[in-house]
Amino acid sequence: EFCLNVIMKKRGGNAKAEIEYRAVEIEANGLKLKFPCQLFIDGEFVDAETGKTLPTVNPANEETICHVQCASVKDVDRAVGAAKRAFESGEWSKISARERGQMLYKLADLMQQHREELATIESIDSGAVYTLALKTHVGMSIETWRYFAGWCDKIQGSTIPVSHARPNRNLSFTKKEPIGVCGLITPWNYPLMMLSWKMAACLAAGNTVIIKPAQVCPLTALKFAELSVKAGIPPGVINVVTGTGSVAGQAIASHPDVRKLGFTGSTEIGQVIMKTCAESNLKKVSLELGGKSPLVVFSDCDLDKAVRLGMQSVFFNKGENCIAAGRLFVEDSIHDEFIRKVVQETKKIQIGDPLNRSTSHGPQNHLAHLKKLIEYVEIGVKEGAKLEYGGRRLDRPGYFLQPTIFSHVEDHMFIAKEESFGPIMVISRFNNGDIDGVLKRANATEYGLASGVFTKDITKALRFAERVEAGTVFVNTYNKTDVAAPFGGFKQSGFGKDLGQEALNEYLKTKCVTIEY
Ligand code: TAP
Repeated sequence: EFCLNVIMKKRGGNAKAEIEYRAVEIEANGLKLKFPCQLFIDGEFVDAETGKTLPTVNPANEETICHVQCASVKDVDRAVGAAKRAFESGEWSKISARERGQMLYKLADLMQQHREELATIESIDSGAVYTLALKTHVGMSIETWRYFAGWCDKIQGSTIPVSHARPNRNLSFTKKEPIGVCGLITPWNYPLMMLSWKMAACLAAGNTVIIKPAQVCPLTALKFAELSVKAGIPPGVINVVTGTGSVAGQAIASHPDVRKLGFTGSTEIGQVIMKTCAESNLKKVSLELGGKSPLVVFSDCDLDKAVRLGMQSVFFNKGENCIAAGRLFVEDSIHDEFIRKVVQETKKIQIGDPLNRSTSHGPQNHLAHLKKLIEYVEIGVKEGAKLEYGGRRLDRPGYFLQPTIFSHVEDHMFIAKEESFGPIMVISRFNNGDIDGVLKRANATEYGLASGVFTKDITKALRFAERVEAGTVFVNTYNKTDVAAPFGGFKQSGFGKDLGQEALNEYLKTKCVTIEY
């Protein structure tokens, strides 16, 4: 780790400001990487008030990449103050919606120019396979910024035909206004993408923001902050406070000047956050939480496609995917063949260095998570599920877990009910033709994030889509998310949508104006 003083020339718009920060410089993936390791508050990279730092580790080799500043309650307060000033009286509050859109487009262009650097940083910090990081973690992030940049000057209210107070006339119209200072708290599975899904909608709506990324994967958020300066986004509009959930996260959720909180993470912490938001100042909250998404495979499906996509539904991003299929229900008549094929194909998965272009399966995100997954496998075995394949940590440096397949999983088992958040396929059998029975079992969970069905029978597919209790339904596909389509769960998977037009409403308030004439 080299720490250098670097002068960044700000090239955005007419701005001529320079930003100075202490950079981490390393070489990886054939690139010279340079990124900040300090808090980003009011347009500047600064140390935490306590000087405390947190290490961030490369899960592929278990080496510390660098130390990142760890925000205190005071640091959060300073960042919220900056965001409040920027919202109330800064340049951001004065520019037009169209100019705001131009800035966000510029930011997306800069992310595009730096996509290889961003994807490499994401890969070494989170263990994401580089090719996937480039396409999904970074690629979809850029698309998200472009999508919401386009919305900036299309956010509008309506005119409403209210009853007149005779003899006078009345007119009501609504205005969609930004909420103010918004707090975002994000997890470690898609660090830059989770930031982008929330922040792009939040800024498009005209708010200012303070984000706390997951403590184990903070680096792309900091690189992003650097790019935001280059894009000309004014000071205080974006603030990044790296640190812990229990201190910085809690301070954001409880801050009286934060008016909205967007959270993605576990259901358990989601409950804590909602309570904190209620008790502090009743701030608006949206929660994208855990899942145990059912995937139902009927015997009349295209079996090879169901095997291929069934594997992706579980193993995509080494299972660290909130919409991962947590449980597969396979119709009796194809059950054994499905398992034979899925085991055969899973054996071919290339596990290894995420930066290697032929690797398709990288290490788990961090050690504590790997340990939890190994425990999860042990519980499955103890409960009597059949371990068809995998389940072992690889004998090499890094947090590598073999993709794992369990069959003969019964409804009462722990692994049938609990989310693993790892590459563990959990397969149960259902009776031939028993659509009602399998739907009942698929819905017998407190989660309701996503679901999937494989069948060539459109009636079956539509009946499933109608009755399954999940915010997302995939038919003959899986993981097919798009920036224009709303994303978010039901039941204890939370509420409020990311992406699509609906996401804007999470960051807007509606004001109704009535005039008498
Ligand atoms: P969590 O432990 O819930 O952490 C998420 C974020 O909340 C982290 O930034 C964490 O900080 C912070 N946090 C922890 N305690 C907090 C508190 N008391 N107050 C405020 N913030 C706090 O989740 P995770 O382990 O990172 O992620 C895995 C979970 O996220 C899974 O259950 C997964 O299903 C879910 N997830 C859901 C979705 C969607 S879209 N529904 C997407 C991705 C992940 P630290 O970094 O310090 O822990």
